[in-house]
Amino acid sequence: MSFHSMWAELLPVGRSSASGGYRRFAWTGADADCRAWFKDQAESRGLAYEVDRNGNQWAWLGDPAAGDAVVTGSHLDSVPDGGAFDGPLGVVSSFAALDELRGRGARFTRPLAIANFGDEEGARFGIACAGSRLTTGQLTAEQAHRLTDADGVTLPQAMERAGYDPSRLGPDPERLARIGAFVELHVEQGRALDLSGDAVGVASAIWPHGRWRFDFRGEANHAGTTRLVDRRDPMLPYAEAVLAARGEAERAGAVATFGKISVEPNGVNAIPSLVRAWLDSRAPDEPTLDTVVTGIEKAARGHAATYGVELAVSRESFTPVVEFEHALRDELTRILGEKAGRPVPVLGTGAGHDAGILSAAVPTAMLFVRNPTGVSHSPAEFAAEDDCVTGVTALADVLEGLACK
Ligand code: HGY
Ligand code: MN
Ligand code: MN
Repeated sequence: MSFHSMWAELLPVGRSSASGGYRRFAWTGADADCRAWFKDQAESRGLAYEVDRNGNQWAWLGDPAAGDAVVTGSHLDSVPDGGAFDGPLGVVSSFAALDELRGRGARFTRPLAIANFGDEEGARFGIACAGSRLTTGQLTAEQAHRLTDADGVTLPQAMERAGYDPSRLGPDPERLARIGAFVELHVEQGRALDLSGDAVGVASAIWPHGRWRFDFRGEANHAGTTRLVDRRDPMLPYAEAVLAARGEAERAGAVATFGKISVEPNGVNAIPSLVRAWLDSRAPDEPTLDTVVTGIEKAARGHAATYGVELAVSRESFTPVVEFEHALRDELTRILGEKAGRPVPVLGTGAGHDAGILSAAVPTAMLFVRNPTGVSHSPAEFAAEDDCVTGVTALADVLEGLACK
């Protein structure tokens, strides 16, 4: 099955007809359809299909027990109203690259696996890369069991409803010990390749980044009869915090985003009792990130005090800076540079990935495919088909260089 036909088959799964964006959240029906698609692709190629204790899907060529496997793949879940490429491009390209290698008559001297890591975006339960974090022990089973979605459904309940046994959740050192290298192909979530005129690039590093929850607790009251001076309106310090986040990020050369908010009771004519807001912040290094978030929290506390509002801040997830393993990064740039007859760009990113999480346990690397607008986490996310096909060939070249002698 060609890249194009796999892509066309997956495209409608979990897509909103209204916005054209995707809602492929962990352990939902759309996720189940994506997982069924993955299983079908694996079995139609005669690959050994399995699901690990954390719900990640694997398709093996060769005996995993031989060890030193080369693994590729990505994720199939999305952010709310996300784009078609973030995640799926890596998974579809992995199957297409294997097809290309088989077409070349490549002889594999190491086991090869294609993986779909579950719940990379954390859109439903709030923790990004949950599947790979559980596998590497960066998220414990106890922590995972406490996660709930906006409707109060716990992660274990959601997994059980989807037919998975949550009692098995936990670190998987045996599986990780069998992996010699993990290479993830991903659509670039930026414009570096568009600006350099390259279809494919190699990742150097991932910025440190995290998620913090700000709970502004005030006093519910009538929007029409409560004098301004008598109000303890949590929306006001929240608004000031959003502006402070922008200022702190600008000063530090970082990014900070309040992208998600929940308001109680959320009535047009009611002063809120609670405004819960989530901050996503990322910076070139950890001291800078710490400065930015500390500055935002300090400003938020000052404004909360001004309006008689209580503020509680909790860090919900954090990923330290990831420097991809230099030897593997350099091997990819050598392989691709030789094929292209010119140096291939090496670029950093502010986006988190399973490759970043797995780098704590195995050598990992990433390939990026050009995104002409740089837009991501949006229905407008796009990559040209010929760039995607160039990415498949680049991934095939890398996998051949690593797994076939
Ligand atoms: O948030 C991220 O950077 C990734 O898309 N999970
Ligand atoms: Mn993403
Ligand atoms: Mn992604």
